[in-house]
Amino acid sequence: MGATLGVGMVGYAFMGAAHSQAWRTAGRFFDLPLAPELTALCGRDRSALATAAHRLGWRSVETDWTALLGRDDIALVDICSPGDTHADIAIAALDAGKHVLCEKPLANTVDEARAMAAAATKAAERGVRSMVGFSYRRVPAVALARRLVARGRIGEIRHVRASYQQDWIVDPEFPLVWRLRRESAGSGALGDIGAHIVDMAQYLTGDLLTGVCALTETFVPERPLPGSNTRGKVTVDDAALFLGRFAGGALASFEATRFATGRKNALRIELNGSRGSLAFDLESLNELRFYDGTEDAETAGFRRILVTEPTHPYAGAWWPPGHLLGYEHTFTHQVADLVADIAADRDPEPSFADGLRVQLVLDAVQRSAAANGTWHPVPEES
Ligand code: SOE
Repeated sequence: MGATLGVGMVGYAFMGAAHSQAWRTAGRFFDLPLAPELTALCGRDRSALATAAHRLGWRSVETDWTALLGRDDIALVDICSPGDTHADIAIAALDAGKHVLCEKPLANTVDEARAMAAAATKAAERGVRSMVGFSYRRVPAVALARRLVARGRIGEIRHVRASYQQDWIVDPEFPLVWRLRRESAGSGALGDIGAHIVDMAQYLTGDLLTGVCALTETFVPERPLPGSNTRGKVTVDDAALFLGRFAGGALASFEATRFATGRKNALRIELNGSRGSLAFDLESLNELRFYDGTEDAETAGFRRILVTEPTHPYAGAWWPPGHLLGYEHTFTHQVADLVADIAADRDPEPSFADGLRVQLVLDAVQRSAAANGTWHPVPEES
């Protein structure tokens, strides 16, 4: 038996379940240098926690995250709790010498994200690693798109067109859950799903947004409080639309909304370059569309690449070509990469600094929207 990596996870709802599945599976499909152990699950409600730990495969429970950090059998803390908890837990965990995987968005504010990035840099000097969970970077088709851009296959990038559309709160009677409150979630569609497309755009282009102009809207300003007859105020955006400019000169458009009726989890991104284009749609996540502008015009056209070949990113660890992967696999890839980086003493990506770069964009979007869509620069961060 090789060395193990004791994992302690905070939170056990949707993301907790997705991460648990990844911790359980990664070592069965990827040749990991350290064997992850689902050592302890942490949450506040002891009885719900015990049920979740049993269902998700965790060996023990803790109701206080500080107790989790004090345990010698835990080497990595995985933060899947709401955004308002990220900074405190992550910084304390890094200070305690624990590696950290933190769900996106990294934090609720730029100040928190900055403090987290600084703690991560300090911890890395001691070999303590951190990663922010922009899991869609690990869709094989998205990783292949990055590879093609880096190889210059679409040339100089001129346009990025990104949208992320959901519809789970179209009903005005949908309750005021934590994702709809600024104090727990930071922002609404912007931070939850807009963060994904901002990160993906910066990752795929290898470039950074320098400024934005934005509109946000809250279509349903009050909602029923969970389990009550009274209503409370929605304090986040329901939708955010913005334009942006990249340092390298590309122009970008972004749309993040929870009001696209009929669109369940539709993330789409297209890049147009001087030599070609790439297009990805999360609802067909095994596919990447590629237009090679250097081909003879007579036969050139968008081609559909089925990203399941052993030579494609991650795909070789799974099934034979054509046997498709899904949403959950992105989390497994994330864990596999993180464990490999920890063992190799390398800084994982996306780093907390990458998370901060996204946070700076989200903040500029909010400032621009508050100023009626005026142009707001995204400050550079060293
Ligand atoms: C929101 O509905 C959400 O669950 C996001 O928080 C996730 O990051 C995204 O993967 C799916 O949608």
